[in-house]
Amino acid sequence: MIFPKNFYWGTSTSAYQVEGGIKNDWSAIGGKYNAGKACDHYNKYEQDFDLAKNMNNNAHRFSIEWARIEPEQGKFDKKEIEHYKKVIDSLKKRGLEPFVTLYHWTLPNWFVEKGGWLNKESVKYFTRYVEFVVKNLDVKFWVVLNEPNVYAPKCFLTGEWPPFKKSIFKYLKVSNRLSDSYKKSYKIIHKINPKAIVGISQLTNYFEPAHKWFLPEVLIAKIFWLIYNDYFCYKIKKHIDYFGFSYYFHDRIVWYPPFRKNLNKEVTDLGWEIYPKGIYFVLKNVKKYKKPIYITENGLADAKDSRRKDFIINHLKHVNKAIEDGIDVRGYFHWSLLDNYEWARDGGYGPRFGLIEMNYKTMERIPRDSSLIYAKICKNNSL
Ligand code: IFM
Repeated sequence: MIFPKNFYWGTSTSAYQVEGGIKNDWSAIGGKYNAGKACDHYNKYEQDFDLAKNMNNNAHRFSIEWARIEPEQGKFDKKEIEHYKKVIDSLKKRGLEPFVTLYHWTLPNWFVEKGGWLNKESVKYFTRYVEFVVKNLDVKFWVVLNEPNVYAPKCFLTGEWPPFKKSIFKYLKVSNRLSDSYKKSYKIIHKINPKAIVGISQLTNYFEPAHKWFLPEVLIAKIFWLIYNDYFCYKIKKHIDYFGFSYYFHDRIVWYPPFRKNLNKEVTDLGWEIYPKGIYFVLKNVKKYKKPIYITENGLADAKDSRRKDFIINHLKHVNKAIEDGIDVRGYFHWSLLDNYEWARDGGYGPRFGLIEMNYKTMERIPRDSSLIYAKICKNNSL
């Protein structure tokens, strides 16, 4: 199974989950919200990019921490932008194309004190930060927002994440602020660099009716697709150069509440069902955006590394099948390069998503066996 020429093979991370030492809205809460030293990637990025290079990767996705760049309102930290310049140079030196996320969920404290995304000036504040970063960094691929369809409901509907609000009105308002921020950022980035390639990473689930002949389940599954996968994307679809998505979940839809009933024949350490063929149906569906497609995240928590090898191979088989069917998939990024902080879950450091294992006491990085398989696939550009 051969992948297209110039296919991007990489891994994904985000600043708060790996860098360490960040002061933002999450660390301010403390406890399981504080990522603390994380993987100390801020100081060890050269070593980490060597590991990515050893896996024969030719791309890497990471995020810029807004709270580092603009720790006080309107005051941009030149030292921090210099840091990210070095990070980008270090990737390019190793032949790794940077895919740079501008917003992966965490916020500077001054922005939160002003009401965060509920402040009507929030779009202006965010895009001012975007403009500063884009003017200073030489990057081709921008991922403006990470999974806005996870962030907005978790923070403003179910109230699990800061600022812990539970209101449908706030959720809708924030979702609109994010899409407005996105569209404005898209224009700013293209004005600064007309050759830039700009999009988002949307969590895209495979919602499947439990019985394909049972109309109520078919309709409910369609409603889930629409609200969860498509709603945000429809708002920004005229402003995307590619369609980026993360795939983790299959939801088998039944007609009775809570409407999701998976068979869970095989699950990850977090109990998430492993369902590789779902990625094929997601790819078939997102073809409708008529844009090149990047799989910006796909991975699993698997501390023993007993399922990761098959997980990668089986998902990639389905990606390859979609490519054979004529779908324009141009890259795959495994989540994640390293074990890292997982958003307030199991104390943050329970789930192990890395191709590289972290010893958090010694900060030692230990490549897992599955990383050798991934390295082979990337090297051969085939399965
Ligand atoms: O760790 C997260 C990441 O930050 C966003 N996508 C899903 C991953 C696993 O939960």
